[in-house]
Amino acid sequence: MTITRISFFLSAAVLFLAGCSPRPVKSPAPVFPLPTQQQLSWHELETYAFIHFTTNTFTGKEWGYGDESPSIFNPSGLDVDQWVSTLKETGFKAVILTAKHHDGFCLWPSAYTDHTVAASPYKNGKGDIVREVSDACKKYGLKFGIYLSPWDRNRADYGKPSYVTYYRNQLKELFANYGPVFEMWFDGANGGDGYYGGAREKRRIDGSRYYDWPGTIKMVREMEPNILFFSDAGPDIRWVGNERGIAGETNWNNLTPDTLYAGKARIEKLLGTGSENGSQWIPAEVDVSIRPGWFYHAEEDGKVKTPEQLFDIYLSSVGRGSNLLLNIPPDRRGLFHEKDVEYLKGFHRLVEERLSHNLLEKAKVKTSASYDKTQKASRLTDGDPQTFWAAKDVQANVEITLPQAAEIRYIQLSEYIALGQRVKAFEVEAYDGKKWTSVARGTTIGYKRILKITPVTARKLRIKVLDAKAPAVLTEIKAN
Ligand code: FUL
Repeated sequence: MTITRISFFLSAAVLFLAGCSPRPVKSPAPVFPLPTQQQLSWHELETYAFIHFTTNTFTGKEWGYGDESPSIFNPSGLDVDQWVSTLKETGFKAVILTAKHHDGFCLWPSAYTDHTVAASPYKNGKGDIVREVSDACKKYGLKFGIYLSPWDRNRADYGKPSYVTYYRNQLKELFANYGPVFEMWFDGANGGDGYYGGAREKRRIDGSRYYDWPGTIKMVREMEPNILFFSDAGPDIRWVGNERGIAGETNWNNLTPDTLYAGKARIEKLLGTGSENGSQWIPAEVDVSIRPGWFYHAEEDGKVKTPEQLFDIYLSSVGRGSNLLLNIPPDRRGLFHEKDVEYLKGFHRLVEERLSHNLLEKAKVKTSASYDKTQKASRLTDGDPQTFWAAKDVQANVEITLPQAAEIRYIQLSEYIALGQRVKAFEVEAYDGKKWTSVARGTTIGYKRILKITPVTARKLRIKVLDAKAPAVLTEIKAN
């Protein structure tokens, strides 16, 4: 064969192979608003930990007045490795640490105040707990986040412009030395009274103007472009409106921040549900403590939330498309208490036992009309959250035949949120070999929806999208 003929056959083979390669999947048009790449990665975290630790741990308070002496901060056996390794082992993906709570005491040796761990007996003033936690997160592959209370009851200049400069200097210090930081938690709490350098008085600030949040956010973003800001109303992550661990059963990731200036009860409800036609993607984060308080108090050792209670919280947070930020406060030794560790392990076991074995892995899937020919129904059970099936119509059906009849207790649904949140109403039916029965109805799905149903033995499942902002784009359907 001549060289020319060989090259002719080679190019023909390449063309033939190219023709056989899978057709690229077409994406339907997005439904706005959309999450940013950073918000998409944030959704994938699902569960992470809050750690509240300051002088309150040693005074028994929840809100330190600001006059606490750093000399009382003296954990006898602090072991950050115990915190972070426990979290890693029990499925947590990140940690947010109270670098400074309302009492103003700093867990790192800030150059801008003496009211820090450097003035405490901990490691003879050579300690730096922000560094230790940030390093342990790197060691165990968890993301690291910072809570820095805007309200500071220790500072004499709280309420004056110079305090805002102080607050920003501390942010610069933290972001320059302890990053990368995935989330910055701005607490909206401001109770008014405090020590304030000895003034011991009530101070009122106009929270919407005093801190100049747009300026602060811009400054931090320049240092950490991938950062996500949490506050009551975003801009990147919103508060869920309560500290009980419950997101709305209807939970839109969309919200128009301007609608938030209403009465308190209305705001809290709106934060829980978001709004279908909200202008921005601002998903809810569910913050709740494993104990009644945010800080450790020995008298609450008998009130640690049990594995079952934590599992219920998981269902009403992650199971409703939010992320769970579960607080575990270290005790006076500087350790997660044995009870908390035991219950965290129990909680993790329940999540694994109840939700990890997918009964639909080898199931056959049939759907109503698809958006186009490139859609494959099998993508709904391929275990890959990056693949999706797109429906043609606002009402759509997916019918799944299980490899064999099985008892089902939980159903998990997910939308492909990179193209926007769409589903407004759905129903799930189960077929036992003789008849179809409705086993669950719901409104939104979002990143993930976990439905706990009355146990049913089923051969088939049918997911019916009853209403949607636009034809549904689903990534996964699981049953356990
Ligand atoms: C609240 C604070 O006042 C609590 O002490 C705690 O830090 C909680 C997470 O946020 O607003």
